[in-house]
Amino acid sequence: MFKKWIKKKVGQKEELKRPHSQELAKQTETKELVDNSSSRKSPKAPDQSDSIQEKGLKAGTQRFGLFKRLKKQMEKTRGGFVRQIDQLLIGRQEIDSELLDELEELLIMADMGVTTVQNIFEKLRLEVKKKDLRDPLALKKRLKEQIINLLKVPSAPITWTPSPFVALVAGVNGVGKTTTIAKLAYRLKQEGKKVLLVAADTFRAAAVEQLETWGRRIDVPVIKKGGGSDPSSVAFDGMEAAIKREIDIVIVDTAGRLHTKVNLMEELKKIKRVISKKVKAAPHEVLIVLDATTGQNAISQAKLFSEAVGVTGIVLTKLDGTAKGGIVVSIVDQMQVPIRFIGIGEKMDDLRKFDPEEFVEAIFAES
Ligand SMILES: Nc1nc2c(ncn2[C@@H]2O[C@H](COP(=O)(O)OP(=O)(O)OP(=O)(O)O)[C@@H](O)[C@H]2O)c(=O)[nH]1
Ligand SMILES: [Mg+2]
Repeated sequence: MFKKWIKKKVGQKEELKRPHSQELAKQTETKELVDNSSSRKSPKAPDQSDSIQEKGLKAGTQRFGLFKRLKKQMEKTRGGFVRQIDQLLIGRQEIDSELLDELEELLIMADMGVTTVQNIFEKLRLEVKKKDLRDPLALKKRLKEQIINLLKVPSAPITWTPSPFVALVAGVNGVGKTTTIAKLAYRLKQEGKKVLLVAADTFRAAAVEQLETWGRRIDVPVIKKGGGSDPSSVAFDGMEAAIKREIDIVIVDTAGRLHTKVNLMEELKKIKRVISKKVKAAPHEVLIVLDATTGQNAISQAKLFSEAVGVTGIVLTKLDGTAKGGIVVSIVDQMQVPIRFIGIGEKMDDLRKFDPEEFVEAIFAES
């Protein structure tokens, strides 16, 4: 009898606890979804993962791993012009004008842009003349510093608030818009955000399917309409759904080209107008995606989009596929718009927040 009573009481307690634990399970669902590999392989006792020291160590190891991958993926650029810089500098005792000319040429060849490189070297030559710069190693260090400074465009960081925060993603066809959106959504979801994708690229049915497939894979909902529908009306539906579902972040995918009679820029302007009517101050971020392998052409694209819809950030993709990673410097210097993210491969983790120091360290790394 006593045993039965105890069992009943404990049962009631468990019952009372359940809604809370279900809530917790819901809250941690996102984390588990993306973080399942490590947690499932080696389940840990809760007290083991609590130590600050261990957390710090873990974060350090993770950062190191990410940096290693960045270095590896930037190998073409590193093996390209950066190695040539080293070859030029090796064994030199002093800096002469011939060395400076050769270096200047190398950087221009790496797509850093003629005006950008000339500006950098104007300063370097002055410093050499004033004897502030004496040896080739110091010259390399100074060059790195100059590049980092150029890459640090004064700009407000993306806050991803207020909700719903709307990011409109544009760019010509094939640059990597849809895959970038998937990587970004994956990233934001990992951070615990409620994300919604909008398939406003209605130019071809496959585009909608591609976004839907990604949505399923990363477990993020996608708003779509039948192929050939008006992109602005899909954007409208997307905003309505975002408000109704209390979404944190909405990312709108757009077409890279349209039927010849329809002007891409006009269409984008219309999408932007529709978004702003539905959500105050939106789109909060207009991201233009540029393909690093297209070189200087990427800059003309950026200018066109910027004139039409006012770009607030750049995503530079396929940096792993070019030896001319110098394009990063050229784009930032000419556009004065920050690079928000870089694409360094096809894996989900290959979309990185752009950090000028880390990037320059990675491409100038010795091995
Ligand atoms: N190596 C590499 N490939 C990338 C990267 N980003 C995107 N890609 C590839 O580029 C190709 C085109 O990507 P999409 O995302 O379909 O490009 P899109 O801009 O949406 O193209 P449209 O919808 O036709 O306008 C795909 O094969 C991607 O896997 C990157 O950072 N590195
Ligand atoms: Mg696409």
